[in-house]
Amino acid sequence: FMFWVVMFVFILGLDVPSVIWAYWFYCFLHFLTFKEMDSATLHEEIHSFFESAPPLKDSAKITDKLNRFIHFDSPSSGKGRRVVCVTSGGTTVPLEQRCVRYIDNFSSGHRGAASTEYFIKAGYKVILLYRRGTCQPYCSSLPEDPLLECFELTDDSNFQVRQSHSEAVKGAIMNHHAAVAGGLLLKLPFTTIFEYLQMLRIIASSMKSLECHAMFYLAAAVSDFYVPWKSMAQHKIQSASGPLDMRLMQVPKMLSVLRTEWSPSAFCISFKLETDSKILLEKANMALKKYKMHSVVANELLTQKEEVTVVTENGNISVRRDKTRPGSEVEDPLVELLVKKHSTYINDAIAQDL
Ligand code: PAZ
Repeated sequence: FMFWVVMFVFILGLDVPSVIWAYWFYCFLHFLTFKEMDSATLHEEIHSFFESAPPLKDSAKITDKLNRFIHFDSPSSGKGRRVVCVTSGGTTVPLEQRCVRYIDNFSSGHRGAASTEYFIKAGYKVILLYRRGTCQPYCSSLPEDPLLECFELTDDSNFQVRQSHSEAVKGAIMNHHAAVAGGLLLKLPFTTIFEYLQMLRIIASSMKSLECHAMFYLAAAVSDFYVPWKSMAQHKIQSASGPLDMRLMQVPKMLSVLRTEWSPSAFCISFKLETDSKILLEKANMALKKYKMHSVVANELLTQKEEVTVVTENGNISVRRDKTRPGSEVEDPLVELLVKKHSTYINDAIAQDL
């Protein structure tokens, strides 16, 4: 390559400044072409992910539920009311179409459930996209197996709440009922990566009309790799065939299309979890820039319940649980900070429109 460059310069008799300018021009063209290629490839990958995914059951019902929820108290457009989509829990990756085995991750859904409560307290309507079977809002004071531990039989056909659990049960039922009946909480369950991403796309499209009043708080632990539906074994994989060799594809990064196409005016917060503290902030910063997030919440596996770092364009903010208050949670100051940032974002957007 260098030989041809030298030949080119020699034949044209170019001077040094012209060569430097030509070089910069070449780099610029190269950069533009690659950016376009990157974006075209991503769109192709996203298209093929959705094309080959098993169709979402009840997608029309989900859209209808969402529209009614979003426009519950302001039927004209739903604009003005803040709505946050909280994603929670981990997505599974099925290995067989008639799924017996799947890949899963550690996420318990605690962060999503707790944050939902704080957002509702702050006056938001919450769409909670959660993994079936994970932690639920208002249930943190209940024991692990509430049905069996909170109730006791009084005779053969009647039962009652055990005295020791009556406050927790009453609190959970009352708060949950108030949130749902008041049009402040809509819960939508998912299990697989296919369901999660299809539902996130529907939610984002339904929230598009809310413009800057919409927020995405993406705390779910989403699989990075998956088996495309079409190349997946239909029946249970047989162990008699020997060791299992399986090629997993990368799940296309949907955050950038969420920001640019699905809900471009929404305020977007993504989460980044790492186990190695040395790379955490660097990876969070990369996500902030690459996916044009408004903030990225960086957390480490071992300390995620104690502290998180909110990474923004203007610097990092460390958020900690208030250890002096028993039962305090890091989600409390975290949601408070993000609500403030969302207010600034809304005010800036309104000022720009004037
Ligand atoms: O669900 P949970 O409370 O057990 O954990 C929350 C979390 C660590 C999954 C979340 O804070 C997070 O970092 N989610 C993004 C994970 C990632 O894809 O990097």
